[in-house]
Amino acid sequence: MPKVHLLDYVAGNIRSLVNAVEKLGYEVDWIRSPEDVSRAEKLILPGVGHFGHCLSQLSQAGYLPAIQKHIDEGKPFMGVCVGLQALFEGSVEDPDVPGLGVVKGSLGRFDDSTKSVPHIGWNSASTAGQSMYDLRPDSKYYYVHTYRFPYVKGQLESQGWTVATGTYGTETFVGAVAKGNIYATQFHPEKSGVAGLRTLRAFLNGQGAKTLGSPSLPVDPVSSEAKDGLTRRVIACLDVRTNDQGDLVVTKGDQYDVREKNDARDVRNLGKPVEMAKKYYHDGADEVTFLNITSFRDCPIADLPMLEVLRQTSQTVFVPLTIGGGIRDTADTDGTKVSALEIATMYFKSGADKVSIGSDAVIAAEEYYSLGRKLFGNTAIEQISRAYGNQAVVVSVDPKRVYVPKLDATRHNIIETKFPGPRGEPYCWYACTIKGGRETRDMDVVELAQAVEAMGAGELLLNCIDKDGSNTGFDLELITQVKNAVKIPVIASSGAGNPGHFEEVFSKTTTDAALGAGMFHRAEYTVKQVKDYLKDKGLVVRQFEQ
Ligand code: 1PR
Repeated sequence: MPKVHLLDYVAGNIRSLVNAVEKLGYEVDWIRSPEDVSRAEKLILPGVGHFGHCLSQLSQAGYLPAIQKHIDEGKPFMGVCVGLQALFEGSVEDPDVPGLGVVKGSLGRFDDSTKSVPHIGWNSASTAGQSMYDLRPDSKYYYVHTYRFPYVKGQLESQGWTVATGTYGTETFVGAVAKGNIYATQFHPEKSGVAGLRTLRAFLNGQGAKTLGSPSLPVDPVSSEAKDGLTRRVIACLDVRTNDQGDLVVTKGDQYDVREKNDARDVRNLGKPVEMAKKYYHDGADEVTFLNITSFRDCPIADLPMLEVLRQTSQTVFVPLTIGGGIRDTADTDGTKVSALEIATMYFKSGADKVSIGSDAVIAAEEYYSLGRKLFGNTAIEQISRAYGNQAVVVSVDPKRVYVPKLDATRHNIIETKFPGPRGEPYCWYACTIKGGRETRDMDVVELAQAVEAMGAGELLLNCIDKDGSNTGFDLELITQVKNAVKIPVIASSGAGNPGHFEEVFSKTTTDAALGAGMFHRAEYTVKQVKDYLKDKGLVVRQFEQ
């Protein structure tokens, strides 16, 4: 098998990249020291997390001169995500740490005044008709980043770079650059389905570089009215648990009750996790989420089947995978203490791209407020986001409605609702719960969302116990309240029953993504049908490519 060298400078979550490379028929050889770099013919620098962290790690370990030499010798080099950013001179993310300076210019932060940041999801890499590593105009690629190099017409082209761009809100940014032996993508090819594998293949096979012409000015990859290319993200969610027979199954509850309504009260069994994830990938799901819904009972580290589910899924599913359940400081069966960060690391190494934290986030938020909104860096959210980046940490929220008769009936963040309570109460607030809805806490959803955003969560998975499994549509009031309270992206969840519900949540709220479970598991609708429906209604979606 031909080889490609990967530089894993942190214990990173790059399992997906390895899987993608192997899928394309290449063997991964690891770079373990700067001396190893000279052995590499093709070198990939994946980027994990933080610009400053990445560059200082590389610098302290003595990698920077070796990488520079590899590039100067004209050997194939590919940077991914922070691996692209590392090629620039610097980034406002950490102004004191210099980049490689192969590309002139410094990265800035996306403006979050009118849109969610980080920029998470599927967007374009438009080359305005120029050939560039098999990037295609109609394809979408998976991005997740907070910092970007703004595209200014002619600026990089005058340095000899071919540029692909994406547009988020009104900002057009550099999605990929290429020159000679260098190719770098801000998006993750390993998470971009068939389109991503295609461009990665072009790099590995050495075809991409041959197609590059010298960019002649004026080049205009962006038309004057470049439109926001971010698609509406549709996520399939699999609630997983062991049933009474000891099998790991995909289940689905009604308001979190996953047992059949008959006398036997068996755990509802809707299928096998790996097979179902694969099916949803081929149906065009933009992400797949696994929630280990009973991990609060068991020791999560003893829960090896979940790791195996991730390992197997990540070999064939090339879109982002999130895993939730049991991510908290805990003790192993022999009493050894294991931190949430260590558990998250096990999941990342098994192929997860993001971890989702539920109960532990509520407890951490309670502590945050009781300590006067101070952070000490010791919560699971802070530790994991520091090591793997904010985008790798999702907080899963399980709120339920508490109706009140008057605006001043509680200290909590209240909304006036169009759906009054059982006694006609016109107001409600959303109480956070833990342990799969079994325990309700004195914390509202706005308080939780703002606390975890401050701690470094990159995204919220916003469930709703009242709506879960109801097939009656998303709780638009809840989503609107939370969206108004935070800048990070929000995934609307609970209640989806038909494609129209997805269209409704995207058109009536500013949600960043929408998730469905039961309607897909019961085969009432496919993900493809949802996407086709959204497309018919004029919303931008990513179509599955064969
Ligand atoms: O608290 O960090 O161990 O995480 C546990 C995780 O398991 C949390 O994310 C929590 O939401 C989830 N969970 C716990 N118990 C249940 C349950 O159902 N009994 N599932 C549960 C939550 C909600 C959604 C669901 C949507 C869409 N499931 O993920 O998929 O509501 O459903 P629908 O489209 O069919 O309406 P921790």
